[in-house]
Amino acid sequence: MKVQTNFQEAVSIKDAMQRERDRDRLEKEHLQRQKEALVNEEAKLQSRITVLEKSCERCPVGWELLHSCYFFSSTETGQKLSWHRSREECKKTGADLAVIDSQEKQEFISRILNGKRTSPGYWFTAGYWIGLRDVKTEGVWKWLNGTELTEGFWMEGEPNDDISKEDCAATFRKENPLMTWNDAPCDHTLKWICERKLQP
Ligand code: MAN
Ligand code: CA
Repeated sequence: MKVQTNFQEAVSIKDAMQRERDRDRLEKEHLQRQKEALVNEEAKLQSRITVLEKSCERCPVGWELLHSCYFFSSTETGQKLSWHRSREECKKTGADLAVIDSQEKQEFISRILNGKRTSPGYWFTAGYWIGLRDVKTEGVWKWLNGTELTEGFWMEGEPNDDISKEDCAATFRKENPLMTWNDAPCDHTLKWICERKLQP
């Protein structure tokens, strides 16, 4: 009889231990998954920190980083200036009007403009001056750094040198990020985009 009882006791202890082990196993799997998720999260946050540190260190507050620092003149004040006056504003901050000489830069700038509100009024009053002109020779567009334009991101039908008076280029908020430029008279007043080189 004693032996029987001992045996049953042993069996139920074993069952209890078995259940405990199953619970532990589940708990362990759960913790394992949690750990993986946290490790993942940590990696994401770390890379975010790296990006933020880079941009804080290297661009002034309110400027956007893509190889250089870019500044978009204020939509709040709505201040608009001629191409030359806009350029002067950029120069005051050690910058110049933006040179958008790659698809990467064009897409970057379009993305930022698309995040801004559309201003009221005629579309051609809502642009941002960039560092591109064809003043010396009509039809030969040059960036402020002296290089000739190779890849242009003009709107349909532009540049059209309307009434033979349009020698300065501006970019606009448009749906197609690769067709956003218009040539306009340099004394039109628009907003502007400055670009400042990174300190090496
Ligand atoms: C029209 C078009 C444009 C031109 C502007 C100038 O919208 O001809 O190409 O730049 O007028 O105001
Ligand atoms: Ca035009």
